[in-house]
Amino acid sequence: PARVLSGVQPTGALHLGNYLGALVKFTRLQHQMETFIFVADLHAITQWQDPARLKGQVREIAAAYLASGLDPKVATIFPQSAVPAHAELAWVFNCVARLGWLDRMTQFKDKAGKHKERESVGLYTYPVLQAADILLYRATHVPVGEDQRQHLELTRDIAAKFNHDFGVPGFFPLPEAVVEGPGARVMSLRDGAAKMSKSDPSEYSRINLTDDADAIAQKIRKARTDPEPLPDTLEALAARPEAQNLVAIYAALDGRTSAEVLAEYAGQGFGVFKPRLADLAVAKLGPVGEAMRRYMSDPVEIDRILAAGAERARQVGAPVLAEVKAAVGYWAG
Ligand code: AQP
Repeated sequence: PARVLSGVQPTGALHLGNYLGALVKFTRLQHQMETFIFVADLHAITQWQDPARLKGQVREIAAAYLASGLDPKVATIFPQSAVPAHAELAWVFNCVARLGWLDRMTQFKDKAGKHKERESVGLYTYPVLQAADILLYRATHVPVGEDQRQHLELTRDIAAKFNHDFGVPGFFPLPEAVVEGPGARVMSLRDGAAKMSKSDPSEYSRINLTDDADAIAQKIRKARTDPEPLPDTLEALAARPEAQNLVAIYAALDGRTSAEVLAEYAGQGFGVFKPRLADLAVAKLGPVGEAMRRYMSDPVEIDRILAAGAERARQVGAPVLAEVKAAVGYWAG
């Protein structure tokens, strides 16, 4: 059966890229397939996280899920660390994945920069844990942003090699990335060549889900653009990355395509377009931020939802892990 799995790391405030690339898709897919959405705290500690803050950050991501429309009665929402089977399966997959495969992962190269010998081993094997997250539930669909496409390919390679090595054809499905629409790759508001990211030092590079109306409007007003009016073709737009990004954001927020937005605004300058985009962004994101604050004010309720989700996730994952252990030949007592 079709099953959705995805997650977000509790490593700081969520931004518009996380929202459009991931959260809105979770909310849509929950009504189409059985859906598991976790808070990736195991992934988070691949880079240093203050232990005194981590739990709060987990609750904040859960609040963002709920605020963007995930329904705990429909989707299973849980913290990754509450389901030890993720880590157990990741170990098996560490022994299935090849070093050469991981050496090709561009996200590690980007995050490690020049000093990869100083990074944690966990950051290097991060995509292997991600494969375990997905395959523990035999998920078939993984809604993510464009930046995660390569990791999804690795998950498919791991699934195929496990099935082959342990002689069980079809044991794991080969999951598909759900990467689609104009929100799949939201770029920085300061640089059309860099993706919008939590770790960008400039606050003006991103819109956070918790930004108020003034902050949203100001960031859009200050977004880098060129002086030309908007063109009337997607080809002409593609040559202007900052303009392309703002049009894509408008389209994603409004549930339209970039072509449809251009059809409305071709020939208009940013003096017209930016205020309209700001109004739209405030109208769409304002209620999400408000709902997030409301959920955050009741951590007991968030914990109740996470605990119930973890219970269900453990139940669904347990038989799969047991089958893996049997296939590998572990001692079973
Ligand atoms: N700019 C983006 N556009 C579209 N989707 C994006 N995602 C991230 N950035 C964009 C998607 O958000 C989901 C959760 O991401 P994550 O929490 O696992 O961490 P990340 O990808 O490391 O997020 P950041 O903001 O980019 O953090 P840093 O700065 O650490 O690199 C994923 O589905 C991702 O594709």
